[in-house]
Formats: sequence, C-alpha cells, structure tokens
Amino acid sequence: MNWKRMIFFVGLGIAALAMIGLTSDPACAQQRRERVKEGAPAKADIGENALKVYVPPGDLDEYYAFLSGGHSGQLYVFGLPSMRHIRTIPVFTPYPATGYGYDDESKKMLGGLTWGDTHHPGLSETKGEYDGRWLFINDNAHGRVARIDLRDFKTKQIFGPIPNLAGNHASVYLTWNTEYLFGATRFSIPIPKGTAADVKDYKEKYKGVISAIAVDPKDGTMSLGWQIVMPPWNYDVADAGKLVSGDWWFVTTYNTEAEFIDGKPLEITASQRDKDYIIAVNWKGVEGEIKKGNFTEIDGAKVFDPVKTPGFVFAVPCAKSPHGVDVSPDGKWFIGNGKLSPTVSIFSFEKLQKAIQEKNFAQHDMGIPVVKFEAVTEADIPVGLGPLHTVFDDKGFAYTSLFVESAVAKWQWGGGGREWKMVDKIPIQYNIGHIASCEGDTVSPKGKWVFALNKLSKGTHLPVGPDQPESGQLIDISGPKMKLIAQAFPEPEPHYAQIIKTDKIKNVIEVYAKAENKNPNAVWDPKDAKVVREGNTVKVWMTQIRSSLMPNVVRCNEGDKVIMHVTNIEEMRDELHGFGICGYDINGVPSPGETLSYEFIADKPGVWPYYCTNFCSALHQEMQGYLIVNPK
Ligand code: CUK
Ligand code: CUA
Repeated sequence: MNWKRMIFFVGLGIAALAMIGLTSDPACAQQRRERVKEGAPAKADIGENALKVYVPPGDLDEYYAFLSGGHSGQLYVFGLPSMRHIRTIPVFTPYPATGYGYDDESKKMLGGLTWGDTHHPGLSETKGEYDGRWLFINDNAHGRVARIDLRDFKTKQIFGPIPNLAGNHASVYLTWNTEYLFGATRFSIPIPKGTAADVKDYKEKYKGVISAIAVDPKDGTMSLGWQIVMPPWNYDVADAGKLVSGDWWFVTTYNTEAEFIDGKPLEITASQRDKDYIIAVNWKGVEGEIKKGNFTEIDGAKVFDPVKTPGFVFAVPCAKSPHGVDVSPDGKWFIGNGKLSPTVSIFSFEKLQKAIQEKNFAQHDMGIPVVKFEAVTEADIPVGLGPLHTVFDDKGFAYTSLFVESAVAKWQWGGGGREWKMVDKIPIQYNIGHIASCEGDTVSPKGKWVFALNKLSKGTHLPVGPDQPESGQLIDISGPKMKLIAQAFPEPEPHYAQIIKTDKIKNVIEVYAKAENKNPNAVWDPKDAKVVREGNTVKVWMTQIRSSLMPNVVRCNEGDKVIMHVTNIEEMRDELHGFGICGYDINGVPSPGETLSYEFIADKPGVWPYYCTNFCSALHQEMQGYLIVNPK
C-alpha cells in the first residue's frame, strides 16, 4: 500500500465511522483522481481488453444483464460483454417512448402512481436455475412487485400495494422453484395501513411484515400468499435458500434497537447495538401453518405470528447494520455483510439447523429466538471497508462489493479442507453498491464477468453538469487476478442486476401472432376501420399500416367521451407505428399485431392533428389524421 492509498484509507475509515462513506469533501478530489489512474487498466492491456468486450455491429452479446432503474421505476436491458444498452422496460413509470402508461390497460396497471423505486430484479427459477420465463422486480416506494414476460419483454402485472407493508426493499428474492417471491417492510408502520400512531409508541404499535407473494407456475400470475408479523425492525436485503436450504428465506435487519425518535436521526438510533440480525425464515413451515389455519386476518392478508407459534423464524446475530445476505450456490452457507464492519461473516446452514434443534438460543428479542453467534458462524474474512453484497463464480470464489473503500474483494470459498481467505482486490470508480455475476445467484454460476453497479461516477466521463450518471464497470474474473475492462453509464439507479445466458431466453416473440390477439376490438382491415357514436360516446376502431391511420378523421363534440381502439395490423418484425394526438395527453406505440385502447374526454374544442410518432416508412410523414372537436 503506497502512502497516498494509506491517506485515502484513513480518510475513508473516518468517513465510515461517520456513516457517510461518500467522501464528498474537496480534499478527496485529488485522491479520487489518483484512484482513477490506479484502477485504470494498464496501457499495455488496452488492446486485449478492447477485444474482450468488442461485439461487432450485427453480432450478439453472450449475456443479458437486467439492471434495475431505482427511482426511475424502470428496468434496463444491457448486453454483456459489450455493455450496450439495448432496451428500457418501463415498469412502474410511464414511458412515452413505448407508449407505456398511456393506454387504458397499462394506465390501470400503474394504478394512478407515476413512479416506483425498483431495486432487485429476480429471474424465475426452476431447481435453482434461471428458466428464462419471467422477470420480477420490486417497488421499494409503494410496496409493489411486477412481472415482466420474457416472451415480449413487457410488464404484464403489477401486484400491490401489498397490505400491511411499507417500503418493499427486501424483494423480490424468489424461492428456488419460483413458488414465492417475497416482500418485506423497510419502514415499519402501524398496521393495517391507514392506522395512525405516533412514533412515541413505535416499539408497541409499529410492525414489520414479511410477505410471501405466490406465483402461479402456469402463467406467473402473482397473488397474496401470506404474511409474517415481525418486530418493528427495518428489513433490508434478502436471499432465498437453495438445495439443502431451499425451504428457507433470509433477510437482513437493521435498527433492531426498534426505536424511532422524533428529532434523533435513525443513523444514530440504529447504530447503538453491536450486532443486528439476519432473519432466517422456514417458509415451507410457515406455509404449512397457514394451511392449517394458523393465522389472523389483517387487511385481507393471512398473517402468521412467529411469537405465538415458535419454531419457524429465527434471528442470527450479524455485525451491525448488515446490508446484503447471500446464499452460496450449494445452499450450505449464508453470508452477511455488516456495513460498519470490515469483514464478511460466513454462517453455516447446517450449524443453524443444529442450533435450532438444540435450542441453542442466546436470548429472545421481542419474542424472536436469537441463536448463539458462535454456534452458527463458520468464518469471518477481513475484506475491507463497507462490505455490501457478495456474488459467486464457478470456481469457488466470492466477490464482495466494498462501498466505502470503492473496491471489489475476491475471496476464496472454504469448507471441505479448503481455507476461507482473501485472494485479490480491485479498485472501482466509485462507491460500488450492488454487484452481479453471471447467473451468480443460481445453483450454477457461470463465472467470466462481474458487473460493478456504482452509486457515483464522479466525473469519469464527459462533463454533464452537476447531476452525474451512475456507473457500471465490467470486471473480467476469468483469471486469478480481477481485471477492470470497461465502463458504461446506466440510468439511475442500478441497484442490482440479473445476468443470464442469452440462450436461456428462448421464446422471444418477433411479431404477435394475429390468432393470439384476443382483443374483441381488434380490426384487421382499414376498410373495417370506423367511427360510431353512441349517445355522448364516440367509439373509434382504428388501423395502422404503412402509411395510413384509418379513419383519418374523427368528429366529436366538446365533452364527448372518446374511446379509441388502435390496432397495428403489420405482420412484420419491428414495424412499429406510434399514435399521438397533438394537444391531448394520448401517446401510444402498438406493436405489430397489438391492439391498444385509449379513453378520454374531448374537453378541448378545435382541430387536433393525430399522427404516427415512430418513423416507419418513406411516407411516415403522411401518416396522419384529424380529431375535430366541435364546441358546445
Ligand atoms: S440495494 Cu442498492 S446497494 Cu437497494 Cu440491493 Cu444494496
Ligand atoms: Cu407509421 Cu410512422
């Protein structure tokens, strides 16, 4: 370690203690610049590095990376290794580019909210392997979850707001056969929602809730399974068990002090104890209890109380304010990363089972049994400052993101005579949060790449004003030493990603089959396009095909209700037509073979052009019509 790095580390240590970790003071600027140089690939390697990520135009990437978009409410599809942004999938936020959130169906799905906070995408799994069917993602803001169908990469269902649960951060973290995805309270509240109680009564009246959302194995439809009422702790990040631990689900907690004091910041309140917990839930067991009728109904949810019926929910002490918990590919270990401790803690699932059997509890905390730390812990590996999340490769190594230190630590997987130990570290620009590896949370990680999802980019790009993009960096993990190869600038805020081999997503649709369009309002011939008045309602059946929108005139009266059914009757890949009405907030992009409906009140008299917004053909500009609204 050279002296500059030493100073840097001391600075970072202080920052860590202050629980800031962002080191935004100007004195650090120079050191940061130094670290850009330090982390930059060696000049001699540049040609070789470039070839590793260069995917010529027309060639395809080897992996899909699905990045959450934080409070943009979206999901981003990247190709790896090229780091090219291929597609934005709108989920909780309207997206004019694809017309999402403007037609009746998607508008209804959004439920009147125009934003969400996506953190953790989760690909559906069969026996712990990605099966390429669906992608789920959480909304941390309003307590919702969504399903994207990987046949057409579109959001098909938004489930929620989930009852009794506020701030759904520890989600979606699916079980290894996609029986359930989970949600959990980040911000405890009095339940049911809508109950008011002052924070003075926090300990007694506020509750945490873990919610199992059932997934229909046929079509992925989500419905409320059941819930577990928990102490008013903050539930942060989760992971589902697999193989031996397949019936279990793990979630980290902070603020196990269970306090929220008016005028006192939570960062102080929640940092008093030396240890918080990883909560281990035997979900199969709770499911059995629910089936037996062992629940109370609260706001329509079947709620299980682990204090009344012990034996299914346990607390495992973990270094204070843990963030990520990650289950190893073999399901035998779960790893906790205490944000304020420079180590990762490895816990043994087998030892946990033994401790539970022997009732080896240190105490009960708010009714939840706390197993003895020494009884379940396997190893502690010093990795560096601010460990957040851990991912895995195919060769028995794990990679932990170090937020405060802005680095990735590589450590060797122990057990079976192998030593648990640190083997490598690489600087990251900057403040890495989540980290993802290729199929790294399945039973068979693929190795090859680690994707660092960084909170801050700190000027590692052309200047774009005070608000800077996030940064994503690609690390080659194929050799013994990690190598930083490339960088991209994803939209805010990539918390987590799922990386899947492209050949696992098999049934991607290029054009919706006409026979599959079951919409009763679809019309397939411009000759059938029409306008029909029924009382004060004007109904329009419209077709789109190069290069006309028919009907091309719609007449109505001010105050009429207008219902438009727009069908893109193209049968060719990528032949999109847009539909926008000037002056009205109507904008859509039906895919070939798709019918979308728009209902609105013609409340602005005048002549309002409508047109195709997607440049679709040489005569695209001709693709227009008029909405004539006669005044009252
Ligand atoms: S979180 Cu963002 S760095 Cu919401 Cu998974 Cu850990
Ligand atoms: Cu259709 Cu432009």
